[in-house]
Amino acid sequence: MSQPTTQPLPPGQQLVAEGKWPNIGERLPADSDAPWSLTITGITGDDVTFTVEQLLALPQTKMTIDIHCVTRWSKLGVDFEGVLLSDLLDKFDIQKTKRFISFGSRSERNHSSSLEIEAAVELPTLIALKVDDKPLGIDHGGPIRNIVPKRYFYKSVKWLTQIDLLEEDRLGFWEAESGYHNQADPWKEQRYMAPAIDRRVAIELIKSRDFSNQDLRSIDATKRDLEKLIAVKALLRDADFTDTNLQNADFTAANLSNAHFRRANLRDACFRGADLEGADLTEADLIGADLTDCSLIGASFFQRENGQQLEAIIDSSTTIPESILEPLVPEQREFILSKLSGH
Ligand SMILES: Nc1nc2c(c(=O)[nH]1)N[C@H]1C(S)=C(S)[C@@H](COP(=O)(O)O)O[C@H]1N2
Ligand SMILES: [Mo]
Repeated sequence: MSQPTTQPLPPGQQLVAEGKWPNIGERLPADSDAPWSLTITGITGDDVTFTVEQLLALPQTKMTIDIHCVTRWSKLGVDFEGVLLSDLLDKFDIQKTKRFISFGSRSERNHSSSLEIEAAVELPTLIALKVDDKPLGIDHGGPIRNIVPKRYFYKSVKWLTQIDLLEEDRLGFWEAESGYHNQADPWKEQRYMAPAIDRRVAIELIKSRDFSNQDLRSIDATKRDLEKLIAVKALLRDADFTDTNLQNADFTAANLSNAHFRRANLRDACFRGADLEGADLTEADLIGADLTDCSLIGASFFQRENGQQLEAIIDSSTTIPESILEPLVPEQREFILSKLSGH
């Protein structure tokens, strides 16, 4: 099926297949028998807790939003319904010194994300209870999730249980853990904060050709000779390997989400179990490469640019099991299937 192509998408994003909504990050909330509720702290006076029923009894607002995930997939026009954050906050007295809002969840790893209160209200943030007129399912963060339009989707926290009003910002889980940008504006491509690593350390590691188990997020490894690089379980989110020779490299179980591989030589490279979500493999040479058990949501292997089709080099010697192609957008999946079968 063809996708509508006239929709405006933020830079570097592509549409998921019609009717699809990928699951990203945590799949389920932390185990608990406690009834679901939402507690607000940082207001003047005592904390206040709302049950789901109490939230449903407040004025409900419908909002159609476009989902833009930092791993480069977008889903347009999703109908949410719930309580506007501004309607909720209007009920309380909030001191001027409170400038930030942190959304916390019932999560094994204490997942959260934060915004400036003013931005959160203006965007506007919705405390969503329904999608498509039905209660929000647990798989997508139900029964309560905040929805932040016009920001990457990591600002929209699943299984919302807590709203804290703060004087100082408290970085969210992805923002602190993975260097995701704290502003998260997809139109400005605010995906990542500045690189985390020291330049000299990076240069030494590049010389050693051993990245295994290292945290090298956003490393600049462009135009290098890294043949036979060992990068087992390396953290290489947003790493830049544009025009780099990575023949025979070993990326087993590496995190390569949003990594850049344009025109990289990836002949016979091993990506078994690697996370390639949002990775750009346009014009990469994947002859003999092994992508068994990779995660490929949002990855791209070809692009159309200025009327030209730029393609990864893939043939029947490339190992890409059909089972991992399912989360790709349809054009990318069809492109790979046609190359694997030699057309
Ligand atoms: N509790 C919780 N909320 C979360 C996450 C998470 O891992 N845990 N991941 C975030 C990210 S990165 C995205 S893209 C969306 C994914 O939501 P979905 O699984 O409903 O598509 O949830 C956001 N909220
Ligand atoms: Mo995301």
